[in-house]
Amino acid sequence: MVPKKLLIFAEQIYRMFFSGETIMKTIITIMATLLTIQLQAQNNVTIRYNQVGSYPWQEKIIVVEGINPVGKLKVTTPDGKTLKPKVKMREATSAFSGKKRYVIDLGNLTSTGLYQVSVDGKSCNFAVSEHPFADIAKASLRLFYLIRSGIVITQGGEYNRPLGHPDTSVLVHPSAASSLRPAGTIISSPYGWYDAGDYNKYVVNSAFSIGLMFAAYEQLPHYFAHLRTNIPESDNNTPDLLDEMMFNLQWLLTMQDPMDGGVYHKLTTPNFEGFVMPSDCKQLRYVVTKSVTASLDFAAVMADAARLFESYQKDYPGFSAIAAAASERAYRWAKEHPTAFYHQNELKDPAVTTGTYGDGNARDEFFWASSALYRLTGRQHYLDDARQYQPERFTAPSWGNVASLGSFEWMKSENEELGINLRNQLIAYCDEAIKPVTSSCFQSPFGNKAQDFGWGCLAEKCCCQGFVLLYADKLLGTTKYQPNALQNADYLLGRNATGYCYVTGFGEKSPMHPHHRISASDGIEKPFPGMLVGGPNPGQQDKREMKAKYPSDYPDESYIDDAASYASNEVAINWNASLVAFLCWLDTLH
Ligand code: G3I
Ligand code: 9MR
Repeated sequence: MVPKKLLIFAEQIYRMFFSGETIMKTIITIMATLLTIQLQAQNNVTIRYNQVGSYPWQEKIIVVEGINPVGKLKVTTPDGKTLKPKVKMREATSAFSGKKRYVIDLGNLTSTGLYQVSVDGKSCNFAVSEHPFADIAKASLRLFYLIRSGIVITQGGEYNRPLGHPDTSVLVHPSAASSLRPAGTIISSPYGWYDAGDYNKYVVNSAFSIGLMFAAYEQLPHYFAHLRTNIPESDNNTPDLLDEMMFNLQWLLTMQDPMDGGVYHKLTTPNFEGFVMPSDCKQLRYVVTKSVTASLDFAAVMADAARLFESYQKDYPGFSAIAAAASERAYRWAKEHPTAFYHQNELKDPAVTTGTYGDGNARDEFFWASSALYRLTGRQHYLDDARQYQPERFTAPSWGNVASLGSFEWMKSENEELGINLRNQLIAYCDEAIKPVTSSCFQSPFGNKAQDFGWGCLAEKCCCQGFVLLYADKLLGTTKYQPNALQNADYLLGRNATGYCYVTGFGEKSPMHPHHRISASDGIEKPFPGMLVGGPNPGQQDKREMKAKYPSDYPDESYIDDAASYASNEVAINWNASLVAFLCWLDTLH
């Protein structure tokens, strides 16, 4: 239609004004303009959907934007039949952008396979499978092998790499000096995972990450007994998840000052490295000042590790006793130094500018550590401390607030009063979390208020919330919150405002340029698979340093797939830990 009309129009113009040569140019220009307009109109239609997959039995929701889809929706089944599904639809308006969206329940798509869903010329492939989360859950845990430091990576396939950061000659920073280890002492502190896009190793975040994955492991021991991630330890008698944790625990143990039991806050270069491979890094590395939060997180995770590795003495002889003793010493140090918070600006010779994991409140760390130690030892003074530091309400797990990890320690407890109180808090959190779902733009508990978005939100707010919802169901023996947990997974995997599936290597549109030094410098186009990026962050703390501009300032669209964007597109162990906890649990639902 358009070209014919155009020709007539152009011919008239020609007759009136132009020579033959000019007419051709004019026709082409006008045609191009109209075609662009037409394409743009079509491009405004978007379908947001979970790009990884859904269980046959779960609800199938897509969200359409840019057009009212009534009468325009077509679904083709895996065996090629065209359906005119009886859809339930509602309209929702974004509280952030004012965009109008159509939330469509596709109804009963229960056969497995790939459905094609189309709306007015736009289409997507919607996968239904018996094990939609199997591959992505496994990749989220295997990622920890790929980011191991201080070893040659030999089982990473195309991601194999030579040794980097052996950390066998690490300097004691003046802030960490003690009489046994004066400033400049060289210690060995090898192994552990790289924290994130950077190459440093931080005790607070390491302990939190292991603690969260332990919490998942304790709820799903049968699942993890069979989950193999193709790591060097896969053939031993210990579940791969525990083997992977051990790689980081070994490093954590070296972070305790043998003189007094206090724990160094981090092992770091003075400044962040450039975007080079680990084997090309040459900066000196230091352990810096001991802190109360690092010591308590260390104490908590070592107590848990002592308990959980008790059954795996054959592979790790003596470890449980060592971990238990290390835990109690670190706790004692923290009790003696309750205000030893980490103040990076006080560090000199050299000054240090890397990640802080700073936190001026150690109540939650005291609660987690005393709870874990009471569970391990049954000693009265740990119970007294746990009672003293118990939280007033439940908050989802995050590195800065670990009270939930303490609460998890009490869920099976015989100590009725504390246990019941903490269980009730967790259920109250869940009931609050699911309230916005039915009026939300993406039919999910996560993503409805501006505070849902920020640095690392997809992990701290979306995955952890989903994990807690599943946890609550297990406690209650119900499946009440399960649909809501699955909705957060749908959000994470594509049914969201940007249309990204936020886990690398999965989905049709996923991050290709995470702020991850290895992925950016290994010469391989694809980033490591199975990494969760931080996600939309209206704080945009990196915008002044980036050449590219964030595509939007709306909280849920403040995301850019740019390797320079550390505030929205970095990866981190605590974030992947929440991905493991969440997705592995979802993978058990079949
Ligand atoms: O807690 C407040 C909250 O009360 C407030 O409503 C909200 C509003 O933005 O901010 C919250 O604080 C945020 C905090 O994260 C909460 O986790 C800060 O704004 C935000 O700047 C802070 O970001 C942290 C970031 O380092 C900068 O310090 C991330 O959590 C933390 O994951 C990240 O960690 C870095 C390491 O330092 C270095 N390695 C990479 C790693 C990941 O980016
Ligand atoms: O790469 C760093 C990332 O791991 C941190 O989360 C982030 C915030 O501390 O900082 C990144 O490093 C940037 C630094 O802060 C400022 N200059 C650019 C660095 C990224 O290349």
